[in-house]
Amino acid sequence: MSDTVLSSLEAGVLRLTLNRPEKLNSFNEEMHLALRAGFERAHADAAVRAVLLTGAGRGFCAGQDLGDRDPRKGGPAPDLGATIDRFYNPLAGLIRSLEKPVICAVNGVAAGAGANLALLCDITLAARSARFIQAFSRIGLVPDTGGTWSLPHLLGEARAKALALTAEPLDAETAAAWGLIWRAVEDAALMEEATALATRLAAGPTRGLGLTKRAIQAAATNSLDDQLVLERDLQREAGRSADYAEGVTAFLEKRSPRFEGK
Ligand code: T3D
Repeated sequence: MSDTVLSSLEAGVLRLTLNRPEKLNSFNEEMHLALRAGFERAHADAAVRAVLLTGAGRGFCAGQDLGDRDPRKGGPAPDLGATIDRFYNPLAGLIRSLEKPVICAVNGVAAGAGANLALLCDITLAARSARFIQAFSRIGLVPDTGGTWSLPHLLGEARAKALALTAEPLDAETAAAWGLIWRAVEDAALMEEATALATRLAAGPTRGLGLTKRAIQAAATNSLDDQLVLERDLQREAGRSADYAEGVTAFLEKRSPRFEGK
């Protein structure tokens, strides 16, 4: 993996740190490929039981590197649909389809696709000093990386439209109060809190957590009847896991469970 994304695995937590701090961790192709490789590893490697995504330096991610889109360099207008097909949409798919918890620690400004990347993760914490900016309208673009889905889904249409049309920064505390993210925490405590959460989830019943993620995501398009059927099917699957047997045994033996992610 290139050094544009730092990667380490500890106690089942794959930590992925966006690492272009001088550009506020905006995406160039190299960082896209490195982040994709990180999430592909999370899918394939059973030793990975949770992912923690964060950014190096004072920003989380400022979206697309606009230096790579400079019209003054000449040439034909870029086909942004093609780059979204090639990079942003597959990244969104990798995060949503990963049946392991993805924790996001937003350490600073999250703008454009960087903001929407954070919103696609399962549990997003942000430093109090962090801001979320739907920067797209400042440069004539449309929110991508799932923003036009996440924003109305999480906030409702009124707030979604206002954020997307005005590109006004939203502070972390308001984002938490509005339900856009899980929690705003003191800057100095962010990584400790996010790491503790990821470590706790990585020690959990991975299969059951993954199926829970699948069920909650499916609710966006399912009717209640569909969802009840899905819950039955997933419960059947969870009930066959070794971690379920361990959870019940531990309860009956009045001890803490030792889940192995199986
Ligand atoms: O193109 C496609 O493939 C389609 C997909 C598009 C997805 C998108 O994400 S479009 C949206 C792109 N992002 C933006 O429009 C955000 C641009 N950045 C900003 O508006 C501001 O930097 C922030 C509001 C995020 C932070 O402001 P501030 O004042 O805290 O920092 P700054 O001074 O603006 O930035 C610090 C440095 O990072 C600076 O470099 P310098 O002057 O010190 O050498 C700045 O140019 C650089 N930087 C920040 N964001 C980007 C960037 N460089 C390239 N691309 C960036 N997106």
